[in-house]
Amino acid sequence: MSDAPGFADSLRAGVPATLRGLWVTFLTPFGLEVVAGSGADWIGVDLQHGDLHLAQLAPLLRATDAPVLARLGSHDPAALARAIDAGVDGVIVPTVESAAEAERLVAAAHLPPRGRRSGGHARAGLVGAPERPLLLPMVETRRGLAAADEIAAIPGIDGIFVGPYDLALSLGKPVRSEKVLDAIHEALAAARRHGRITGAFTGDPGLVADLDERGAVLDLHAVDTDAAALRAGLAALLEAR
Ligand code: 3PY
Ligand code: MG
Repeated sequence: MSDAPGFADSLRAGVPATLRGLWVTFLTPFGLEVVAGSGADWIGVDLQHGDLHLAQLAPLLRATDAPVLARLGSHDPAALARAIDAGVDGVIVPTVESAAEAERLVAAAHLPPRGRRSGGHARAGLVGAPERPLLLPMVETRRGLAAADEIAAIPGIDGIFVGPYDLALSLGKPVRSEKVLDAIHEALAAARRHGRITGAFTGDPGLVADLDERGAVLDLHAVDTDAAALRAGLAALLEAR
């Protein structure tokens, strides 16, 4: 369980410095215990890509004290509610492309009167996880980019999380092209204009440098995946012996 029940609320109040996270795509609870000392400020459990399923979320939450954000595989309100019931500190929702979609997510994530989420005797309540975890729609398409300002403006939306690689596919340009870098910057700026949290996955250190150069400020920076980190670590180890 997270020992930081205030993570969501403290981020809503303002993020003084970038919080760096790791995207977990295949690790078991034991794997999370192994990476516990890595210094990650938060863990993103990726339920869209990789090997993990919703049923594996609660055991992963039990294995770490770090705040956990679940990246869902879809907009399914039932899956979103199950992730919140498991006790996450936030949900990241892929490919949000309109204010109407964002409003439906707010309804799915919030208890009445703002939303329609059902309350129940879930793990979240038993372990003191936040009743209102962060709700972070992903902007990662041309349509999402066009709607970024409206999405960020919706009450109940806490921020915008950019997916640079899907955005690059949608715009038909390489991820480090001017066009995609401008688009990332624009999506982050939309979040900032509305006082919302900014987030993005990067993976490539070159992309991080490009974004730094443009003065992009990430509150939540998903640095890379567990798979990439393991591969890079093993390659470095083998090279050194
Ligand atoms: C993207 O870059 O599209 C992502 O979803 C990163 O995880
Ligand atoms: Mg994506």
